[in-house]
Amino acid sequence: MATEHAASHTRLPRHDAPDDLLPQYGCGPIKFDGGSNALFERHLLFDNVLAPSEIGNRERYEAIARSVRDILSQRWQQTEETYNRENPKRIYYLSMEFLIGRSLRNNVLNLGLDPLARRFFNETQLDELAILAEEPDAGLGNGGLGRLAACFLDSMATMQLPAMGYGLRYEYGIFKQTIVDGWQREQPDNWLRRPDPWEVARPHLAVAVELGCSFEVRGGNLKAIVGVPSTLLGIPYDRPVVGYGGKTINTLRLWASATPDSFDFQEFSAGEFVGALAERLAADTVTRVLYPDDSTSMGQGLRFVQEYFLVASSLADLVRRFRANNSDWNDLPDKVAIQLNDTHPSLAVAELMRILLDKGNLAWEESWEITRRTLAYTNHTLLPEALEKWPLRWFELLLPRHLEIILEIDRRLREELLARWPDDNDRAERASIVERGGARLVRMAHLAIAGSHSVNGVAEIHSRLLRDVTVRDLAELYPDRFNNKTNGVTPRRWLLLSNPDLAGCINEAIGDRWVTDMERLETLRPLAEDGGFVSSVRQAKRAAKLRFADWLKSQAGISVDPDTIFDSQVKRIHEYKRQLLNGLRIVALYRRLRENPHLDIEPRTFFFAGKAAPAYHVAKVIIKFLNNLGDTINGDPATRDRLRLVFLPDYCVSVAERLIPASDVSNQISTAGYEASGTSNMKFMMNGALTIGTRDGATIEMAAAAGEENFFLFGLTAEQVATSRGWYSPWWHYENEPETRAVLDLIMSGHFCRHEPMIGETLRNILLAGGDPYMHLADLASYMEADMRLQSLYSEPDAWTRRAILNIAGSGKFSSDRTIAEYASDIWNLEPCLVR
Ligand code: 26W
Repeated sequence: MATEHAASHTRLPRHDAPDDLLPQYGCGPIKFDGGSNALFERHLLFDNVLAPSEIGNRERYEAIARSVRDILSQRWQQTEETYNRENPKRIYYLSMEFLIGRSLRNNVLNLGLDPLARRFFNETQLDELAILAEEPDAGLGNGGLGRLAACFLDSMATMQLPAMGYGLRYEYGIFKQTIVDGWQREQPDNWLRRPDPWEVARPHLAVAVELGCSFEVRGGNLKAIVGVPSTLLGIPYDRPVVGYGGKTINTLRLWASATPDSFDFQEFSAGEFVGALAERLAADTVTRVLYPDDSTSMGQGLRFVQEYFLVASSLADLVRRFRANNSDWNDLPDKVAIQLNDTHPSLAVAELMRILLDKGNLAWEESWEITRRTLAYTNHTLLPEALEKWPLRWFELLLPRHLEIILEIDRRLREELLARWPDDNDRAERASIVERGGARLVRMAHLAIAGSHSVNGVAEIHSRLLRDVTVRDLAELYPDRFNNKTNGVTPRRWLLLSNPDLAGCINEAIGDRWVTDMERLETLRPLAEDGGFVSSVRQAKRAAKLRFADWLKSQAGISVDPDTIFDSQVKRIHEYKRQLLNGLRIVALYRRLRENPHLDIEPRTFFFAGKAAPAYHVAKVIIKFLNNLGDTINGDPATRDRLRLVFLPDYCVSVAERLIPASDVSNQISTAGYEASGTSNMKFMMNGALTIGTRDGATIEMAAAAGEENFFLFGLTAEQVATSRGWYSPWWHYENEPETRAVLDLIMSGHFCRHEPMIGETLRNILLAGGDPYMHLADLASYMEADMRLQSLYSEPDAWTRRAILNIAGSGKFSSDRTIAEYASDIWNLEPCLVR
């Protein structure tokens, strides 16, 4: 049974002591005991060839990271060797995004080298925090989808699964955000400016990617040169993925694009040497930058090329590996599972078909069977504007053979639909891959569903809506393909590493087996009644708040009071996530205090953080409004001791690692039915924050696991949202709810944006004139009511901490180890492969 299998996966051997581990890495001659930090000294001296006086923290960081890589490299190589020898089935996780963050502390922790690192910093008296801060936060992703991919890699390595991640080596990750005068500004994130000590370039494993046209770059856009086929080179850069305990070290392989050296100078540029070299720009451009769009498919040509480049490079690589160990193409589904992280890599359907048909010389039916049994697709969003559709014309230009294959898949799918529902042409039209009428478009989600044996959503409610609403026709045709895999997060990074105080206090109470078996946190439940444990959890929260406050002061010069409630909402800025609703709540509290200065409310600090897509104007106005709101309430003598609002710029993995452990309250307030799962909600929960939120995404399952009485749920359900759509009017709430009206009037009076009438105008448009599509006003009153319950609980510290403990105890299900165990047993049919 699936769940039994899952349990056996997640119960892992105890974490070995570091001294037992070191010999496994073949570090024999290198002495790690006090004083002889031989590796470090060597790297410091030789890697950069600098005089000691010229060595700074960046060089120290590099030397430490290189030393850690030395320690893990032999085990890393043994892992690959074991896989080659044992030839197990492998899982390949294809994703356009891996939001990995910093690696040094994580790798040290997972290798069990923590005591060694402590000793090292003690002896050398180096500034540990300053050195760790030298590592760039690898931002090769936008948000939830990219961070999920990184958590999954951690779990797969920890569970000793033969897995590999495939992605792109963007030279520029997600932009750096600064706030200037309240507005978001974007700065390029040149994270590879300095050499990255973790990556290993493997130019000898380069693959060729053939395209049906050539390119030139004009004004930042890629322009196709029709009819002149071209070749790109994919150069792999490998990064180690260290499993907890250091037994398995898997690989994240990122592709960089380049031009082949055989590049034809004559033909291309008629002997023009400099001009021909300039042409290379086009090829180098392909992996230059991550598209910063979360939830809108912008339809950019370069993005399309990136997607194909990822797919073609990765499939060429894994097929080569498969062919080296196996002779029969029919064994592919028994040796290879490919998981598509959203539709972004769904060209894999056509690419694998092409390989089997044209290189394997297999027949259509056989190829199709192998393709479907190998591929599986995960959907991460239901927003219609985020569902990718590419112009058929682009396939004609770039991928003519793939287009032939897609048209044949489409023809057969339509035939199947009409055979099943004769005369239902509307349904065939809705469910087909090629959308007709006007410029023809290829619906990538339909291609992925047709070409996969498994289609999953990322939380129960999301999987149900996907099946029953978004792609209902295809779900009725292929009911057995559809399933759910509720997301999870890695407890190594998100609890053990980022919250040492709480982790220590849990260890003391129940031991440390929870680190690889999170369901054990359940045994904390009875301790919610234990006075000693309650007070130690409260102290841990306070320590995390103090640590965060110190960091914020030193980084940004902002002072916050750890004796206030830390109330956070951190995620991409998007209308459906309703940061504006949070803003309305804060305005309401502010008004109440101004009306009644003696009002007994708990002092609170509200934290916001998140980036807006650069072209998403409304999201940028929301950021501006929140900053203005902060300026007003933080400066108003009537409120400033009791309400404070801080917008933290440049939200990234490292900021999350600091803020989440310090938070008392987690806001998860999307319009019900819109947030596929959410994953920060889980991180807050396992760090002992209480959730105020709507019944959406995985929050529903979290409340069920902790007990709904330990959650502050409010607002319309997804069903109520859907059924009231037709007649909902924000004006009703404006006219009938005095507080709602007062809040909006205050905003529109320009109180928070004195010389910027445009802000109030835009908000009025979103919330009233434009019909409030995300139904902020429908949920404001019940949000305020839930907030009152929350405040009154906070005034009883023991009762609050008891609920926090019950939340931590219920958070075990939301470990990505559980999620991966389900993927492994239900979708991949994959077993661990122990490295000898
Ligand atoms: C093509 C443009 C584009 C880029 C990214 C469209 C859509 C996306 C992603 C699907 C957006 C995303 O990150 N979705 C989030 O995925 C998380 C992991 O499953 C979920 O927890 C979030 O609810 C979902 O919004």
